[in-house]
Amino acid sequence: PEVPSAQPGPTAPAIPPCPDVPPGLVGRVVIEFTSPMPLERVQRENPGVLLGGRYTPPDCTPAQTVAVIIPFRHREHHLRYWLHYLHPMLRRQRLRYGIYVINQHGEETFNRAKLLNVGFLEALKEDATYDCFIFSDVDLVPMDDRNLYRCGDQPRHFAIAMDKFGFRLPYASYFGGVSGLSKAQFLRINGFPNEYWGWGGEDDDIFNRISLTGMKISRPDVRIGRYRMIKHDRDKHNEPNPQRFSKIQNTKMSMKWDGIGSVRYRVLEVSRQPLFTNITVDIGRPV
Ligand code: UD2
Ligand code: MN
Repeated sequence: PEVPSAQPGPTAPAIPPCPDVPPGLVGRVVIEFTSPMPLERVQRENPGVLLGGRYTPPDCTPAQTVAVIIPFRHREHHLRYWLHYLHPMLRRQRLRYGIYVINQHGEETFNRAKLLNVGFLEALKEDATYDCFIFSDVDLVPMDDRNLYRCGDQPRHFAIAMDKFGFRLPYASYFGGVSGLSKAQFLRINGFPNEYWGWGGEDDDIFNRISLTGMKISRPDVRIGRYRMIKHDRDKHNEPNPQRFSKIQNTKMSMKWDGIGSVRYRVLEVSRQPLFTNITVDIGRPV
């Protein structure tokens, strides 16, 4: 018998899926932070980016929708460099993405991991189709566009070879800087800890959560996962957390009750800027 051939119906997508390896990547990119970067210039050079820092490739349909989450306070100068280098790179990578700057309100002790939890929830409120979350420090710029900002079948660590660590992984379980988890992977580890106030330890806790749930970290080739970090002093109100060594011994217990399921915060402002969405949030203070 004659088998009817599959005809594309009127609802069939007009544009093809994006290829696994995006065409037009350039590989190594020169990254430098010498002269200040005016936002007007970044805007002018990225006309395809829509309000709130949203982008969809015009020529193919990506498999994922990526929310990039940046923990933030008083680093405007770094953010301008980040936007300048990352928007063109993410575009070349043919990603459908949005940029979310999670700005900690007030001058209480900084809490990077809690801000990242807020970013996960707030990005999903903006667009429920986000299925991949990239968590990036504001001062880290990839030196190679083959380091693709997308999620895979295991949590991904992107920033593996930083200039400040001599372009090597500082230790085997290092998970700081830039990482990526699918929505399902993030929920499986109950998100990130909310109780690391001040500098350090939260990235090791996240590493523990991933190993304790039986997942394995995936990393790019060391020649590709290269980064420059904008040189900076330790910020005010982000002093090293003296509790960090004892807390990372306890992840197995603490991850049950401390995570995305228990995060409490108050959104003060959502503002859609031309190159990013700024979410200012009151996350409280250490108790
Ligand atoms: C390392 C890790 C970082 C994190 C941190 C410990 C690297 C490259 N990164 O960063 O992922 O684990 O140690 O907490 O090793 N921030 C602000 N305003 C502040 C303070 C922090 O915006 O006042 C944000 C900003 O995005 C910054 C990030 O938090 O990049 C990490 O803070 P950092 O850059 O001071 O810490 P660093 O470089 O030692
Ligand atoms: Mn830094």
